[in-house]
Amino acid sequence: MKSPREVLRSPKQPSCRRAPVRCGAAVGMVLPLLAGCVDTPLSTLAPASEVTRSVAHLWWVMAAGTGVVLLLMLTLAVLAIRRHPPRAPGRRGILVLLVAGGLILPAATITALLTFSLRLDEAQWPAFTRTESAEAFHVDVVAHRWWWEFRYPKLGDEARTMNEIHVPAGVPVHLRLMSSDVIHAFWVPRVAGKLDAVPGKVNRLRIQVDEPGRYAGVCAEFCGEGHALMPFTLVAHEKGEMDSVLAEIRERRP
Ligand SMILES: [Cu+2]
Repeated sequence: MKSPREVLRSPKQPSCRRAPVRCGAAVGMVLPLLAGCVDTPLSTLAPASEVTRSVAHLWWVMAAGTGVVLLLMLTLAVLAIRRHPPRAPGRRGILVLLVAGGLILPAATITALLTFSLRLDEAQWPAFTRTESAEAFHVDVVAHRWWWEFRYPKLGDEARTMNEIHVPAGVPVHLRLMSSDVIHAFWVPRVAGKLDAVPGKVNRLRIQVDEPGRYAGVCAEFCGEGHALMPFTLVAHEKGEMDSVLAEIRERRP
């Protein structure tokens, strides 16, 4: 008759020695799939402004931090499973696990992330936002069910564009967000964080696009059955082209 230790080492016992290999293979298969999520028109991870660069940076820091903690947990789990004979931790081991894993690790992780995200907040709302107002390009954004109206104060009340906002690249743009009916949210993921457009209220958003180009935007607040019909495009032009763009908008006003 086999001793308990021999039973535990019996070849019929499922082996856990290949677990790290399987885990590595799974990560290797998932990573290329995740990479496909990075470079899409609505991806915050393809930043086109200083603010979204800091958002993407925070995301990668958080992903890396989470990955390290996950790997640590997996390693501990594999080591525990491979232990022969299996043994429950003693009183001292439990205390170490509770203090290190339950107090020190979360406290250090949360403090690091909080410190990093407070710096990010400063990047999104710089202190000089008010003083730069005179040189900034201004657009009034009015959300409707289910379309976007963009008004250009420089052109007077009549000239406006629908579902397409035109701004200069490399220049601060100040947006005043309003709504004519229900709560919507203005979001161009590659350019800035999202902000609500609330009826009876004016919310302000500051954006600055690095390069000329077309950037996809959406309504990020469910606003009724036509919510999915509210995508729009932010078109960033060379600063020198902006006058001719505005002249064109004025000419084709409704
Ligand atoms: Cu909406």
